[in-house]
Amino acid sequence: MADFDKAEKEYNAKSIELLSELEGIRKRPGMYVEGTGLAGLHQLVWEIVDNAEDEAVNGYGDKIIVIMHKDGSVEVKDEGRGLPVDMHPKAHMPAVQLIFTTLHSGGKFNSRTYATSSGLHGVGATVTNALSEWLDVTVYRLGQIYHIRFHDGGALETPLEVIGKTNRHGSVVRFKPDAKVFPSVEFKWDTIYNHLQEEAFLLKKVHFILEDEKSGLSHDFFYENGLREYVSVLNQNMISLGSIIDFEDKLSPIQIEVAMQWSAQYYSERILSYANNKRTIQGGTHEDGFKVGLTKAINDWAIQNEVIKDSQRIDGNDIREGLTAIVAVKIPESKLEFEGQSKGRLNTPEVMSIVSNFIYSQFTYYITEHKEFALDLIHKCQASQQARNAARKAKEAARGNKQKKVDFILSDKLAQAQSKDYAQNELFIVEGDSAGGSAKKGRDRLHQAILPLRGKPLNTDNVTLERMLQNVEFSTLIQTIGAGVGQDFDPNGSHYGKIIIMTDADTDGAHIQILLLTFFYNYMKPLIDRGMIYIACPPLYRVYKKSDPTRKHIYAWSEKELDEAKSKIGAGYGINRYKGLGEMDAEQLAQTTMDKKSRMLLRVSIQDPLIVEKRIGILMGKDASLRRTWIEENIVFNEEDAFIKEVRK
Ligand code: 1YM
Repeated sequence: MADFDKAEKEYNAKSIELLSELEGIRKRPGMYVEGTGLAGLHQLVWEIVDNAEDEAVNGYGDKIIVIMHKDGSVEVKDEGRGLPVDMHPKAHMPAVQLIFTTLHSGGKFNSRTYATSSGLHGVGATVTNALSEWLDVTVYRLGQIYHIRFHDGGALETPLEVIGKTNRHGSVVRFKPDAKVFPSVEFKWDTIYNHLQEEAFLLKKVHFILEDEKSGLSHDFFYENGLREYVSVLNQNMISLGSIIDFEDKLSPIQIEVAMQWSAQYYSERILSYANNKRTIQGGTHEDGFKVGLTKAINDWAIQNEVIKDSQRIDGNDIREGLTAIVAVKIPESKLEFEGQSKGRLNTPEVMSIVSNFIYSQFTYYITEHKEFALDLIHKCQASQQARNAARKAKEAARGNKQKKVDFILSDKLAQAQSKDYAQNELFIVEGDSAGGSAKKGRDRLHQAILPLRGKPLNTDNVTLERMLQNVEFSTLIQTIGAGVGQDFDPNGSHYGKIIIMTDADTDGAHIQILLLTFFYNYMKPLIDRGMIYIACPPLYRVYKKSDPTRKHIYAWSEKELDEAKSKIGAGYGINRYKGLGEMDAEQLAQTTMDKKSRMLLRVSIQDPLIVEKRIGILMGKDASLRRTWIEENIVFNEEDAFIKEVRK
């Protein structure tokens, strides 16, 4: 009897503990997912997919299916062994229940070496459950079909039961996110599509299938060669220098996979790195090791083969110009260390020399075998070195002249803000001189500066730094912002807290926006990272009452607002449709587009750098027709767009 009491007490204590763990997640979702916006919402799916991937990585099943259901739920299926269903002796509940209701349960059951995702294996399923209206698990395992269901943030609804027999094996998890937690519970096809594609590149030879019940769309991602295909997708439409090169070491405790290719035409460097399948946005020891190994291999080879002298060593930056590379490592969980903003940097120290030695020996071997390629590559590096030196001289010259010339250069076009409180100041980059004129008249002189642009800015993606600096528009812009450029750029030095791009709402305006964003992305990226770049949104309509002598009117930014305005004004309304900024006078422009109290701004943010990379490839590649189509189809700056996020001010 006493034993029974004790067991019951333990059981109750355990249940209370569990409940509070689930409640803890619901109380502070931000500690477990990236907020309750779209990123956090989709993370619920990634957590379940991660578990399915783990199973595939270990050799169980080669197909992962994600279904977006009409009722707003998402289902993830795999063909692995099936989630464990045996009774856990201490917790008094089936393993599957424990996995979905406790944090850190994963480690208690399994002993795998490489945790996918962020090394928090076992947390994911519980977080998804805690933030769901309901969650349903079906397990096909050892001849039986099992089912368990939770509701309202992880409370048990139907205990685990056998519901049939089967000769299949695998797991099915279906859940509906809780609208009480997430303001929007609508999953986005594009977001899931891009994520699954990325996973499919990293986990080759596994099918990732996405189906949308609503639209009937479906897609099967399957990459036989993984990272090679990743590079080939990123480099599509590019003229390349040499083929895709890949190396892998899957036998050592720290596994390395690398694929890379140089572009003959594209100047920026794109290295995407991963640790245990998690993207490391801020790089880390694996990325540093890759760079060091590559630089040393090329220099040593070039010196040994008397292509350059020891005194002419090529700088790593020049070697990486135009390089697209994926560096993926797998590290035993005990050694996995992340640091930095949102843990985006791999910090495991020993990875640095392991990766650099590996790349050094592999790349040396490759260029020894491909001598012609090696010579082409070195010539390209030398050209880049020369351009960089010339650019540095141009910059130094510009810096030397700054004191004398600054007033002259700026006064020509720029209407400066009076305040020296830089954080409060706003720079409007305005399309066209006439709109620029209105903006100058209508602005708040204390805090708003106007820089009119004439014509289309230069596409900075296929020119060198030196050539960019010769461009008058951009050199003026760099001087105006006053915080340097490229590697020397320091966002703390910016003379403006907000930089606002103001163009007409047409295709030309969209193209100008893209060219300016490309410039900021390539040369002043910290401004984007800090959310300092905005796009102004002039209204599309003005609705007024024809008979009203006071000319009362309402501005509308969308068709919906137009309808609302019409019904508010009532019978006898008139409509102006604005096709460009130039159609507004100074007062209208100020009121609708510049005044902090009534304007609408879009804040530019990079939510998924991979998407940006792919888009920039399309936007700035050699095929102009692709670019035009993309702009026409995609420049809808709303919250659904991964490049741009809307904020209403
Ligand atoms: C649709 C989601 O979760 N599949 C899945 C998960 C597990 C297993 C199999 C599994 C793992 C192991 C043994 C093991 C998980 N197991 C755990 C835990 N698909 C999905 N398929 N038997 C089954 O790793 O030893 C967590 S997830 F905790 F048991 F290890």
